[in-house]
Amino acid sequence: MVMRHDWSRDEIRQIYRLPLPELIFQAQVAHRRFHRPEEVQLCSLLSIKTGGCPEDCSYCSQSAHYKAGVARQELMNPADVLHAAKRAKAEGSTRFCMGAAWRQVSDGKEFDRVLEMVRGVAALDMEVCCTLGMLSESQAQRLKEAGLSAYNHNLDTSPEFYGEIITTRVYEDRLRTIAHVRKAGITVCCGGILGMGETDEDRVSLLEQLSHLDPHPESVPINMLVPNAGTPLGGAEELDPLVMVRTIATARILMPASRVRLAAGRRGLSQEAVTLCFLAGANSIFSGEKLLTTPNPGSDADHRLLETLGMRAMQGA
Ligand code: SAM
Ligand code: DTB
Ligand code: SF4
Repeated sequence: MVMRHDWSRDEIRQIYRLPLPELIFQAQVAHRRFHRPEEVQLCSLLSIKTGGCPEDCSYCSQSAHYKAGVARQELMNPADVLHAAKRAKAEGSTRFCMGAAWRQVSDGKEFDRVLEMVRGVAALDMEVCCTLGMLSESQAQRLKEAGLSAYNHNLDTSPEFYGEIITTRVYEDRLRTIAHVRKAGITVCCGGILGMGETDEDRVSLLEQLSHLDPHPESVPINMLVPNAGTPLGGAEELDPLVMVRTIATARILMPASRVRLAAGRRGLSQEAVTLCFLAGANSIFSGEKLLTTPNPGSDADHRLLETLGMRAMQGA
């Protein structure tokens, strides 16, 4: 099947608005062409540098612009990170993602320490992912040489709505870093957040942006806003879980070979809603007690859920 990178806004809107049974059917057909429908990849997250971020992302507990009560923590040491990665692997994760609350990476001691972390995790035979903010071409290259498999850098929402959520950077900045990652031969992890007050049209527009990336991002995280008290979106209205289902299904149809990750927000979804997300084509989740700063269902609960559904965790790379 030929991958398409030219889905029109109209086509995407029509898919997104299909009657739900038809939408899920089409997503299942796309899913089964490229993936085993009973398999879900478990990924783990670790915040290696927490809080004090100069960006003003309205959803984020780590922005220095707001008081969300998250304790700041300087860059961790590689030994502790490795310890966490080993634990994640023992709990069934095949991908380990390290997040730093930076606007951008700066060369020097700290970046060297991150490279050491990447080398250490790669040696565990896990997929290793980082999300460190903006990246230059040469920094992407150095991460690649250290063994980085994937770089997470989300577009978050539509270009039209972006300025309502973040004012300290622009959409183009995000696209530039994604291009640097791609050029270095690192796989791209790029998705968004739902539940920030965006409209269906914004979600369609975000999907348009993602599906026009060529090649498609290998991994597409769809986050449901975790409201953080003290941030501008702390009191955001709760999202209808079916919006997650529709967005995931549409992403699955547009980018059939990608891993679509049901990322943040699972604590706010019922077991049935999570099941619908799997039916819609989600085949990856974050496992473990904590995301970066907020709680997540623990690994035991995840394994129980998969067992109940007759599904299983994807085995190592
Ligand atoms: N500072 C880096 C950056 O923004 O690229 C990396 C870390 S940042 C926390 C990674 C992603 O997590 C964001 O792009 C956003 O999509 C997601 N995220 C952050 N806070 C969230 C929240 N409260 N709810 C849902 N997703 C969130
Ligand atoms: C992504 O799209 N979701 C993850 C990961 N990439 C880095 C982060 C979710 C963060 C949720 C809020 C928190 O725990 O602070
Ligand atoms: Fe900083 Fe990333 Fe949070 Fe934005 S999402 S405030 S860039 S840590």
